Formats: sequence, C-alpha cells, structure tokens
Amino acid sequence: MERLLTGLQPSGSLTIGNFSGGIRQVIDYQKNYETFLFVPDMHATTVPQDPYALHRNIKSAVGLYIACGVDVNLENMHLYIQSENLYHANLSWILECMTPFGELTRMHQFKEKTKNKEGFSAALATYPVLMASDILLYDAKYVPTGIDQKQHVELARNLAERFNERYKGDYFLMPEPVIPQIGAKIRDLKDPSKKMSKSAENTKGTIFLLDSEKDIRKKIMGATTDSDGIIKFDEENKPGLSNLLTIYSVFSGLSVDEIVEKFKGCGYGELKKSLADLLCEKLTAIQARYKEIMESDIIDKALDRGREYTEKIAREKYELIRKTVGYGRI
Ligand code: AQP
Repeated sequence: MERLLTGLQPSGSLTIGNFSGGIRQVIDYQKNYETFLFVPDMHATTVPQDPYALHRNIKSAVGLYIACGVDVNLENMHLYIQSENLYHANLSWILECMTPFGELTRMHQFKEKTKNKEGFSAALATYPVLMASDILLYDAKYVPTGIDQKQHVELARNLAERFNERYKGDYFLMPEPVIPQIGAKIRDLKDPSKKMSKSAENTKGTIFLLDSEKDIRKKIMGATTDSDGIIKFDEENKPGLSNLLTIYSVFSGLSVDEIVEKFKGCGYGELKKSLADLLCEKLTAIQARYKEIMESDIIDKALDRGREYTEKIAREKYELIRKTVGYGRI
C-alpha cells in the first residue's frame, strides 16, 4: 500500500477549513492507503501556547479526527503525536542544515504569519523544514492538504531531491501534495480576502467544528457577501458568496453548479439559512460522536498503537540518514 500522511496543528480548536483541506481527504482515502495521521504539536509552539490549552487541543484534535470519520479500526490507520517521536526534530535539524534561509523567508505562510509582527520566533521560518521531516521520515507519497500548505510540500520535494543528489542515493521518496478540487481554501466569513484560520483574532469569521448551533447560525447569517443579489460562483468578484457556495458543496456533497441551480432566483438570506441548517445538522452529529469519544479510551489506545508503529519506521529512516551525513562514529 502506498503511504499517505497529513497532520493538523493543535494551535486552537479545529475549523471547517481544517476539515475541508485536511480531515475530509483522509476520510476519502483512508481505505486505499496506509495512512499516517498525526498531531503536529511541535508546530503549534511556533507561537506562544498555554501548556494546558495545548494538551487539551491535542486530545480534542484526535477526538475530532475520529468523530469526523477517521476509522481507527483500520489496520492501515496510524494516529500519533509528533512530539512523542524524537526523530522528527532530529531529522529536521539535518534538513535545516541543507536549507538556505532565504528559501524559508520567501514562503507565503512566513510572510503572512509575520506581517506587521515583531519579535516572532525563528521557528516561524524553519517550521516548514520540520514539516518536510514529518513527511520524509515515512516515505509518504501523498500529502493531502489545503492550498496554503502546498508550498511546504514543495519544499519537502526540494529537500528530498537535494539530499538524494548530494549523497547519491534514493534516501527519500518524493512526496506529492493532494489538493481537493473544491474547498482547498475556505475563506474567512468576515474578510474573504483571508483564509479561515483557527487562530484568527476575530472569531466571527471562523466556524469551529465544536461551535454551538447558535454561533454557527449567527456566523453564517453575518457572513460578508456583496450587494448585487445574484447567486453565482465568481471567486474574483464575489469572494464571500463563492465561499458560502464552496462550504455548501463540501458539506452537502453537491457540486457548486447544482447548488447554484437549487438557489436560482433566491436571495442570499435563503442560501445562508439553508447553509446554516446544513452545517448545524452535520456539526451537531460530529459533536455527539466527539463527546462519546472523549469520554472513552479510544483516543489513548489509538495513539499508543500509532506511536509504537511509527517510531520504529522513523528510527530506521533516521539512523540511515544520520550515518549517511557522517554523524557519530564509524
Ligand atoms: N481555510 C482553510 N481551507 C482549507 N484548508 C485549510 N487548512 C487550514 N486552513 C484551511 C488545511 O488544514 C490542514 C491543517 O492545517 P494546520 O492546522 O496544520 O495549519 P494551518 O494551515 O496554519 O491552519 P490554520 O487553521 O490556519 O491554523 P493557524 O491559525 O494556527 O495557523 C492543512 O492541510 C491545511 O492546508
């Protein structure tokens, strides 16, 4: 079985954007690939985190993966926490030594996350290398992701190629990003020029998977649209409305064309109300499963099994790479 790998950082509570770009794809592909689904908790500390909240968000993220439909009973499903495996950071160091600093500071996410900020951590520049390490340690062929992380998977490809060329061997497999056709960038509901983010300062534009029905309705009904009143998918001129149509498609399984047809001649209010109903139905079902999962031992069992399995693979790869670069004794 070819390998597929992805992770969602526990830097806050997961959003419908994280569902759309990350979790949804794992659910679609989980039966066909050996799946490595991890919690990249080390990525979350690129910005300051409250330790208790971080612990809580890690467990919550795993609970949500499972509640959304990740099947921990599949033998080929491996769930684990990044920081419980020391080889991620060790390989990252080796790769960092092969990465020009300028390559990191030119990245879109670095520019976005440091805009108008001072005193940010060096890790905001280097975390894409840790992400490359997360991927390359396991010879993952496919990396499902939203559009924002595509450039980071490209860095992982560059590093794999650079290492293989420098040390003349097939040490790392070239990973490929897997971007969904629809929903690769869910936008902020209040400011559709931005992507929806779990750590956005204004939470009115973000729908969290654990939001209450009241909040979901309020956020959808208050979403920024435009004033021409015509329901049409046009990301350039109608980014707010197109975003709502995209979210509708992700959660209903209907194509955007089918949704436009369904709401032909209706006002934006009608579309918004129907979308709010749909999200409330889907998210309350996820929340009910989540509650049961959080009260059971499913999470710990899955994480223990995943840690044991993935640590062995990571250790073998790291030992090979460590010797190849000349670390330690002959
Ligand atoms: N708005 C989005 N639309 C589609 N996909 C998205 N992803 C994130 N936001 C959207 C995808 O979710 C997966 C996990 O991302 P992450 O949590 O590891 O990091 P992120 O991309 O930085 O997500 P956030 O929500 O924006 O987190 P913060 O606010 O902490 O930076 C990835 O596949 C990502 O593409």
